[in-house]
Amino acid sequence: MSKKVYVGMAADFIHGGHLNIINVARELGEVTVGVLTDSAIAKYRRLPLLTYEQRREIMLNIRGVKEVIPQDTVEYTNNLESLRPNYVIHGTDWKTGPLSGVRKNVIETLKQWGGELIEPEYTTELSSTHLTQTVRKFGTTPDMRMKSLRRLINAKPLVRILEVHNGLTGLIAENTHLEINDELREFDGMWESSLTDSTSKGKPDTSAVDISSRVSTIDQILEVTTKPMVVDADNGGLTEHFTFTVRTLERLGVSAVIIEDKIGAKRNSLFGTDAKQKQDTISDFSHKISKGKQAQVTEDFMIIARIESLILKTGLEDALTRARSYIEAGADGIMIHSKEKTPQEILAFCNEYKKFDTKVPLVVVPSTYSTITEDELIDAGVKIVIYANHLLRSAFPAMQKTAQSILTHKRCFEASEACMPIKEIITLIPETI
Ligand code: SPV
Ligand code: MG
Repeated sequence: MSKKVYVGMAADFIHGGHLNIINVARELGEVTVGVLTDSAIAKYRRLPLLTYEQRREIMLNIRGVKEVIPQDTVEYTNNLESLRPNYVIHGTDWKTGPLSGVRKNVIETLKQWGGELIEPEYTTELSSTHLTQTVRKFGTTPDMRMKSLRRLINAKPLVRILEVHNGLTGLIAENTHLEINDELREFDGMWESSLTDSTSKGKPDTSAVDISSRVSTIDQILEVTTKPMVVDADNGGLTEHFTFTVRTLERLGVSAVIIEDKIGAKRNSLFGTDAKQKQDTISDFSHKISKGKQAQVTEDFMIIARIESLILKTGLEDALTRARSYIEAGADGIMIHSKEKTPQEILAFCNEYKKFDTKVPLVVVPSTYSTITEDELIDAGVKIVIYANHLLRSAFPAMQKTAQSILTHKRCFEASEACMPIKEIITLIPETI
């Protein structure tokens, strides 16, 4: 009987190194490839460019591959224990670095039935990481970008989104990352906030900045980024106009629009009941959602309904009734908002929401109850967290301080100390794509 051979890989880019591994593997027996799923990969780095299905299809068509199965975790243990292969093949590259622990566990697991790990020399002249980085420089397509939010929602316990209001803040959301204990930590997407878009234009957050102006900012951000964008479309305007907005955003490659259930002159939610604001009726807002859903062309675009009941103090029950109705109308997500200093009312909503038979991803914006941690949000069942205004709120005081310093000292020497060096600003944006 022929021997069983197992190879685990992400398979986003297939190059000579991978083919070498497969060639070694097929000399030894029947090859099963475990293709890492999006969620397995999302635990330690960015989502691959190709979906699991696309990567699976490629591996199935490579000579010598008998079967392709999903590998749901970075660890091989589950797949190995169910397959009990005679051999596992992997390049030497994982002897050190983030995967060295996984390697140790593979060796231990194989010992149970006398299996063996074989490690052909890793071909280093072409690394998948380098190829991925090179391809990302070409940017993305509207279609790929739009789909990526749903992929992230499926792959990650919590999708982390940062406010952006121009190309530069888009680049911050795109590029800021930390590597902590082998985990790549970064923002998954961008929030094009009405508050910060308006404020950065010197206008109030009252829908005074019209949709054409918003779209021009959105386009500016999309031009220099690849991550998914969620757009804050206030209350969506008239239903007749909202349907056009849906099409516009969808065409640009925006992944989701969030609309709030308020009518009339719009005021920022963080005013709460201090400003005169009126909530829409459940039936009219549900109607707006379903018209929006009918207007979209793709399957991927998401319309997320934002519930203002806690902001306007109409109560938890009202919020829950609205959530049920909006989901029935076709909402792809529910955003529940609060301006309390503690997360109590949000957590109370989340607890009740967990009991719903039909659920869609839950979105929160912890601007005021900001002590809540991402782990606590995951436990509460939240799927998307939006840090809604922090780049602008941190930039404004810094800029104001600089302006005051120049006035105080009648020169810019003192102000320069808090500024980035000139050498850095002139090279911050690369001159070529
Ligand atoms: C925004 O960022 O514009 C929002 C969130 O709508 S909030 O400001 O909290 O209303
Ligand atoms: Mg807003």
